[in-house]
Amino acid sequence: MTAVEANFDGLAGPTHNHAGLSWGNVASTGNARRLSDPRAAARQGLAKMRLLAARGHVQGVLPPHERPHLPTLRALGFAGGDAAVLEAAWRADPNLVLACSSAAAMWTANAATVSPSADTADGRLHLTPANLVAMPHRAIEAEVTARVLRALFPDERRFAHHPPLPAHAAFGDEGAANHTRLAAGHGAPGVEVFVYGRRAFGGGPAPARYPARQTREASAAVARRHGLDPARTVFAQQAPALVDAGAFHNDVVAVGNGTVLLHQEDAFVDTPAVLAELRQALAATGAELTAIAVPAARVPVETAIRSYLFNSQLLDRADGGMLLLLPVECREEPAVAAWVDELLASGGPVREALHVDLRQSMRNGGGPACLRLRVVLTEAERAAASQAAFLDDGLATALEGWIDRHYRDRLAPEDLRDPRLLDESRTALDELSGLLRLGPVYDFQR
Ligand code: SUG
Repeated sequence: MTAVEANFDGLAGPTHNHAGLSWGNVASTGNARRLSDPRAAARQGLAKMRLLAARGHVQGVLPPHERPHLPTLRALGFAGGDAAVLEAAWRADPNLVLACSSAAAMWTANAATVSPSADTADGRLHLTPANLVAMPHRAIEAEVTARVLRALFPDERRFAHHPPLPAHAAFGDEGAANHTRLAAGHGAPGVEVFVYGRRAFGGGPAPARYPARQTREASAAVARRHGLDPARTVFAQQAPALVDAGAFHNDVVAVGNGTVLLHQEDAFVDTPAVLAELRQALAATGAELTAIAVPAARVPVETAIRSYLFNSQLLDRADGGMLLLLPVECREEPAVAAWVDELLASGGPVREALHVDLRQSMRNGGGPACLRLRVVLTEAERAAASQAAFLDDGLATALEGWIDRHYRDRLAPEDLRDPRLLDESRTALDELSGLLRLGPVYDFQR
């Protein structure tokens, strides 16, 4: 079966800001209270999408969510008109407004876990929106994400939509950021790798300083619902020391594509055993694993996390090689730059490196790979998906105009109490849902 990988990137929303909400994400806390530029954030993300679409990659767009999220503030006991709710919440505790105002839905690697139809028992593509319960500002994303995914992939005969896992820390699920698929080709049966941070039940190693957002129980539940073949499913625990160094998702220390896994040398608990299991599972599909380890002696863990080397996108090139799409910060770290040069010169599968400026997102700990949700689609599935969210020149130009018309170029966290920002944001999203033909996915539209 031939299939393509579509990357659905999240657009930064009009409230993109640096509130420092994510404990354990060192960029988030390190940039807390800094001024943000929502317009630049959205433009930078869109430029990445445009670049990949122009190179022939299938690129889709996922919309920002409604923020500040008034239904959550109302659920917390604030009543009255929208402006009164915002003001009362801010006076009670600004943190409540900040938690309801993050544009974090842009990091769509956390939107859902997606299993392509080549891997599932019923031959459908399966999607589970992530519950994101570890962080209050992200736990409010799942419902709208589910609506958007249903709008994009409407045909239940081809697409199986699961609800998010039960909303409890024992089932904390962060989506595709902790999930990698390796396969001989996008359409071939693959091995799905689920990486978790801790076990909810039964003890075992766990990070001491920062939260492990994903549990093994959550990973196992997603694999079970998706009808994956146990022989082609690998569960691995992320090394607790790396979580404690600031790698809050697996995609901060590893990235895979095809049969290649690029990883920090000690990315997992017992990395050699994980690689052996992966190699064996892949061999059963007739494919051979190429694991590329980056030693800490070459790129220290803190440098990898600061530069987001592993949060790059690894993509197929038409010539059979691969492209590594990195954040510009990787060029600014000499150890990373030198290692990437060596990788390209090694004659291995990675033949090209490109750097993109995503500084606005990076200041919240969101690199190239955080911004995209990979959806492997057969030709028939691609045809059955809603076409309006696939990016071409026309849509990219329309989105640029939309961003320039609606987004501010300067936002301080205090601005989030401004009811005019809420109005601006709703006006923008209403227009966008028309542009992307999503239907009424937002609460304010229902
Ligand atoms: O969940 N940052 C996001 C970044 C998500 C990155 N995703 C992947 N690694 N796939 C998070 O920590 C920061 C928000 C703030 O500080 O205002 C934030 O939510």
